[in-house]
Amino acid sequence: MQTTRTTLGDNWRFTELNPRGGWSGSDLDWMPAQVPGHVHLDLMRNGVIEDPFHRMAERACAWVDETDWVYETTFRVDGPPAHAYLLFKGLDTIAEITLNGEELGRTDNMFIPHEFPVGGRLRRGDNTLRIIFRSALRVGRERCAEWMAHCSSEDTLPDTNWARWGPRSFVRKAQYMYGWDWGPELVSCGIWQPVELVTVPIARILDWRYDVEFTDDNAVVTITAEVERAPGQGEIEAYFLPGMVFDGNGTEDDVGAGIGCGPVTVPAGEGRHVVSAVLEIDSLKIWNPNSGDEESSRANLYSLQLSVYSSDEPFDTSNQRIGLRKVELRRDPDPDGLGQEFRFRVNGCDVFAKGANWIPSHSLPSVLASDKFGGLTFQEVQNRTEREADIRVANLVKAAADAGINMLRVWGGGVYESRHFYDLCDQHGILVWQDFPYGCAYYPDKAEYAEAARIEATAAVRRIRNHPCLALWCGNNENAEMFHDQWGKAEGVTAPRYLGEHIYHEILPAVVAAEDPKTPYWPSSPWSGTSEIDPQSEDYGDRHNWNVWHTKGKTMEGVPPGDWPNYLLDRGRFSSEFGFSASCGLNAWEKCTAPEDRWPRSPVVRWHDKTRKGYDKYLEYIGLHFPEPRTLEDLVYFSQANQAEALKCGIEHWRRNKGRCWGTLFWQLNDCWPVQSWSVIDSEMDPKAAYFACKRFYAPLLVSLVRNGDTVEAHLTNDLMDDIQGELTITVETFDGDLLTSEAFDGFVHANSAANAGEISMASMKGHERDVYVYARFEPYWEVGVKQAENLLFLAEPKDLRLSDSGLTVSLEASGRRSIALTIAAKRFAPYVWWRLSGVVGDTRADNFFHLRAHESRTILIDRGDAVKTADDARGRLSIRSL
Ligand code: BMA
Repeated sequence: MQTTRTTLGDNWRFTELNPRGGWSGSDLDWMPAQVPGHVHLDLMRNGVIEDPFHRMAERACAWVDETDWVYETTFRVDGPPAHAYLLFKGLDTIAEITLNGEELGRTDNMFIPHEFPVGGRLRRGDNTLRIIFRSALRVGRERCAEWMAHCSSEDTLPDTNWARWGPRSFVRKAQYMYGWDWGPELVSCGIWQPVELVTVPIARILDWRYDVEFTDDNAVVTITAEVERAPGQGEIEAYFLPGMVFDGNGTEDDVGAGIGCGPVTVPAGEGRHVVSAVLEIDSLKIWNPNSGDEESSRANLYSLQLSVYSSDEPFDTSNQRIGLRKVELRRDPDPDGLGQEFRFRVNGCDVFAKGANWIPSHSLPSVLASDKFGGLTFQEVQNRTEREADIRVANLVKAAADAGINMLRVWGGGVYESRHFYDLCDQHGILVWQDFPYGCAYYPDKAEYAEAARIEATAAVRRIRNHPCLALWCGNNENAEMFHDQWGKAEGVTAPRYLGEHIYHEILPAVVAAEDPKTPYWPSSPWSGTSEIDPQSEDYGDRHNWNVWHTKGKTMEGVPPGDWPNYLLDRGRFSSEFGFSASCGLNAWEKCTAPEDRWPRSPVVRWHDKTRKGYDKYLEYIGLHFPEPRTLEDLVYFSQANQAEALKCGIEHWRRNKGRCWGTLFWQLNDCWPVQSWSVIDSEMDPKAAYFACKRFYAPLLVSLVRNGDTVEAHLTNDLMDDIQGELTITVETFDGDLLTSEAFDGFVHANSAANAGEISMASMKGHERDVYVYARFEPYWEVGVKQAENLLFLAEPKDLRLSDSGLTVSLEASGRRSIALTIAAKRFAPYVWWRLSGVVGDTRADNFFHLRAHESRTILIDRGDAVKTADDARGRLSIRSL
């Protein structure tokens, strides 16, 4: 008599609705469909459209978004259950559902599940389920026009401005699918998450939450679950059983014995009941964020089983993991009276957020919902090798953790991510800043729109709140700033009020307070804390720095607007967005171009740049620091090196200002298709130069160099919880390896802070800037978990360095079953060494784009994948270059 959940899987079909202006069921020309899926994917599989990622094929499939589509399946039921539901975990978006020809319901929100009781409606034998999807683009346009025709002038924009007030504002659907400055316009529709037939003969667990209270060494965990009972059953009990504890490395420890609790009696009577129980956990293992040190990952998780029983029979069971931690967002007044702090404190420790922004990693997010890992338990995930290239989300989160990232911001133009994503963040100790999915637009916020926002937020918060990684709920992306700065004013569009404000300032905080009071809420990003102060304030709240790249605001003397050294002017307290665009890697280009497209200014290469910046400007930015890209490979190499320098410049600057600044979330970690964008990992999962730079600039102990007039200063930034003292040496060296100057310092930096630790005069280097670099190295005197830190600074632009042939030599050997050991040695200085093994895709572990000083060598272990067979084979595939 168990609750069952059966996925309606195999025999879906689909077709265009009403292709000739009329429709009778028999006219339909069905094609096979896959569920979960999006209509674009089904059309591609059936040969109706070309891959929209390929060349400029995106253009040719615009008609798909103007069309209505219908999906249908037939499923058998042997004995129709009395108490049953059809659960649609995700429908994208405007759908009409019929079961056996009768209307079952309508849906209008992609982000949340929809469930309909079907008890009396199922037939013995075959049942037909049909879902019609209306064009979200057309319906959005109609709703917008309708709104504008009937609402007061206070509640609308004077004129429809497609970008900020148009179809997407009126449909609760992932906003990036309407096209973004890194993504194609593929509005699409479809059954993007599974459909389940749920039968509940006796009882099921609907929802649950836990609240933790810490005492000295213990934690008291209160678990509250919502249980639904079918009519007419006897006594039922609920159990809550903690089992194993896992640390972030997957090591297990059995703590279950003796601390289970239950049974708790579920009150009698049909319908929903809330039950709760208290667990006491001693010898606590706290969940802590990623410290960047693989050996000491401390993201401890407890497994927890929730069951409903009667006698010995479980009717329903839910396996979860919980983590015990406390997250605060501190906004104490600045001790110097300069505004307010903005810092995350986890388990009583201030954490500098070293992070990135996360976008959905595919333009059609059903691809990710059906990801192979989707249905696996934590244990199964742990036991799998994570080498399968198609496990995109798992690889991305792991790559983020490997790069020292401890926070990801799930950006508001995307989706609430999958359970799989949050499970991975729990496991790897990555804090999640979660935007509600509203971005860069005004939104209707009255009547039915306000109520829909409340329903959506309640469902989303309930789904995500139990993940220990969750650190912040944020109302939207850039909407407050948009209103404050009146974006669009130049085109004559001004907004009478902050449309959407009611949602971000009343509805969403009320939902978070009721459903997830342990997690802080922040109404927008960027936001200052009050509407009196500019959301982009440097003294209050978080801030997006788009002065760099988008050419806004002030510039440093001698630095062109938009260029990355301007980061050094930013005094912000928490940089939640900033970034610099670069080309994707060659594997991505090979996928999305034809051979004749493969040059930097070809129409197809330009099509795969959506930044709307002007392509000349983009190339100009590269040209400020690096030589002009003449080939596609040049474009990849120089734009990526430039992006790596940009992020390094900004992030090292903010980390030097630790204490005032408490976080950097660069824009953006990942891509959703092959494109030139701000990402550091492209759609083929190939890391860009900036990804490897990230491993260096996000190291827990950083030495960084900055020019200040005639001196170069060396700063230490320490994210470890111990004071550190050690030897700091700063040298000036020629490209041949001659030492021109060397100075040693007794460097010291307090735990969890930053300090200026030494400086060296550059006065004698005047006129030699193009022939030398400054190198710093710091070695702690005692064991702190990090052996050393080093860094390097050029005194001239890379393109102007007077380099001679670096005399690189390479050797390749097989190493173990799966790896190739590549050793690269330099006779003279080799900046930005870039190796490539054709056929190897997405190896984020094998270091790349590094500098080799004269007489230095480095050995890199490369996962050879399936393409490369032997070391000899690898030799033929290797290419290598430096500046
Ligand atoms: C901000 C983000 C995104 C955008 C990025 C780059 O506006 O929130 O909307 O992709 O900058 O322009």
